Amino acid sequence: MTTRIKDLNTAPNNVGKYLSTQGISRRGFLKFCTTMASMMAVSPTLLPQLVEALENAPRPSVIWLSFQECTGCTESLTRAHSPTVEGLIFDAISLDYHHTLQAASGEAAELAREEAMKAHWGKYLLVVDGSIPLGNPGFSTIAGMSNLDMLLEAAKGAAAIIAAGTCAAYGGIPKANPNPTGAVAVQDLIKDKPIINVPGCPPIPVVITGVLAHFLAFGLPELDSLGRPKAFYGQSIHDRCYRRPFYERGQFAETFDDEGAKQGWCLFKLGCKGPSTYNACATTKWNQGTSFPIESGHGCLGCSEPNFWDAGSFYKALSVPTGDLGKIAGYALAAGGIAGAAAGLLAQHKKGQAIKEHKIVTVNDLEKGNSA
Ligand code: FSX
Repeated sequence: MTTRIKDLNTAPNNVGKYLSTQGISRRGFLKFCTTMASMMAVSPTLLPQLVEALENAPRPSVIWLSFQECTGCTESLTRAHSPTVEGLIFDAISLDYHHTLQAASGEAAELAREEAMKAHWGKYLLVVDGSIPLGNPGFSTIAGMSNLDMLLEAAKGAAAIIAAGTCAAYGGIPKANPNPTGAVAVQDLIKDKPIINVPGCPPIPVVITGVLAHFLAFGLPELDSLGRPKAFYGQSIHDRCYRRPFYERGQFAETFDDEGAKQGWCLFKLGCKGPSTYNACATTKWNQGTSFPIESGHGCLGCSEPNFWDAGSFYKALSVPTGDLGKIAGYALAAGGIAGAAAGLLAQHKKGQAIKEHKIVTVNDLEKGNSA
């Protein structure tokens, strides 16, 4: 990943041509498109359309602003090794301003931002990570300009905004009680531009680039009620978790080192927030598909949800069931495999309904469903 400030006016202004000047073969490009299509849940029949659209898409100017954050979002992106889909898509855009990654500093950096905004007014993509403090403009400034002023100014000329990370999407950790800086999210301030929330603390790199690829090829992605692209946030971690069969059978680890934990049983009782967290960790995983927290033996913390942090209870089960968690296993064992499978289907159905409405489903709900 490199900054593109110096070649702003000389590089081919088309994704396909630009990638070929970067040594990306046609074969590599097609592989990249196939990966993107499966990640975006695009039908295989639309693959040629995706290839053509991406190949001919103009390289968009991207201005990236970082406000109150820990730089984890940028770290997440730059942890990728080459060649990756992340690297490819970042080669495909013209990253004209990113004050953590660019070589320029001080006045030269701000000049680059102003020039890019002027040259691409109305067309550039604005990526924001971090929350915006409203308590006092001096809490966070860049080149003497408050985060609020910089966001309002940059948003005016943007075609769309990507709020990358939970801080930008919902306020995140800076907004956690007692919220000393008066932190707010991008969507609390900007009402007249399309905003795509890509939450996660940090967000999955390949999801950020998947959203960019979708924007390049097809325009704005379909969003859920929390402003997240459905292609990546349409299902809960729990829905796609490889430990899910243990949940259905009522096999739960009780401690991080008991026999259940060693057998890879469900981490629900240890506080896993997979059932109430919508993200793609269980499918895309992290570090080029190596693993994700649950696969490493730790429950999901729910970092891509609006109430992350204040919701807390990282090591407590999602709800305190009125019944006994063991009953779930009881139903399956007592009634035999067929009834157990039927109960599982009913539970799946209830979850399916809840996914559509983005409601939390607890073990308690599933027990009710099973006994209905
Ligand atoms: Fe927030 Fe990102 Fe968490 Fe950190 O930029 S989403 S604290 S990973 O860095 O904004």
